[in-house]
Amino acid sequence: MLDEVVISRAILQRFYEKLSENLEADVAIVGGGPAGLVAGYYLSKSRKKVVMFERKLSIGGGMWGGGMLFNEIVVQQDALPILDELQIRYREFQPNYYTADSVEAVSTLTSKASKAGLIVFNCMSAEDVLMRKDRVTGLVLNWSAVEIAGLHVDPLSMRARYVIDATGHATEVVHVVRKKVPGRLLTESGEIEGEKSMWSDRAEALTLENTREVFSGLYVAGMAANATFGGPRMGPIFGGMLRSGKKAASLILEKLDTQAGEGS
Ligand code: 48H
Repeated sequence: MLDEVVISRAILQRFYEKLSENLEADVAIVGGGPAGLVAGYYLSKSRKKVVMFERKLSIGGGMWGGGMLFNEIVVQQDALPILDELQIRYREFQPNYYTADSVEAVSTLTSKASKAGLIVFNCMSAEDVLMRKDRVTGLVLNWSAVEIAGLHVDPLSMRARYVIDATGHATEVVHVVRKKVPGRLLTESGEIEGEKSMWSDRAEALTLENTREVFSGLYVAGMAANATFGGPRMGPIFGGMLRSGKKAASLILEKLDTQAGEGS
């Protein structure tokens, strides 16, 4: 016999435990696109406590749709080691251009990241940040449904030693921070430089270069990195997104490991 009340209680209790246990983390990632997922995979694999918040019901961001809904992605040579590690299959199209099925890419990446330990809260949006002494120290969260309905409902908060803005073109976390401390971002102008027109080759190189700390405690990865530091867009090529996620993870791991060594 199955009891509907037991089913409901199981969901409520398990979700409460999960949320409560994850209100403090080493790293909070905002956005579950390819860059955020790869960052989450590498950080979790290194045994850090990592929590991801994604506004939508499904994670995967802009990768599901390949290019213009043709559900194939293109990845260049230098990102193949990441596909190999994740066991995502690909085929050579011509030298330096490889294709993968976008559904296999998103679902495999999601599965590997989850199994590595990444905790994902979908349908939750970061609407603000916690700040202490000019440092981002966490996130202010609300249900996406509340946000979409425009309801006046106060949020909840979580604390993290580092936050990654992986919100894609919108660069939402950086925009929030910029509003609080105008002119003080770690960009050339101190402001958000803004995404430039499409130039795939340059954009892919710059995505990696632009993946870094933009304010104390806050890193940018993926499309958000280029939008913050003024790089161009690249179109439906995903190597830069994957490598950016990996770089954000390794920069934060370095910091966390140094702090652990210093006993802080
Ligand atoms: C919670 C949020 C919030 C928020 C947004 O757009 P994404 O796929 O981001 P990336 O950087 O991993 O990948 C970019 C890629 O998909 C792309 O768009 C490319 C390569 N474009 C090139 C071009 O020329 O156009 O994912 C971002 C995710 C989405 O799922 C959003 O729903 C989510 O972030 N998100 N989640 N709280 N405040 N803002």
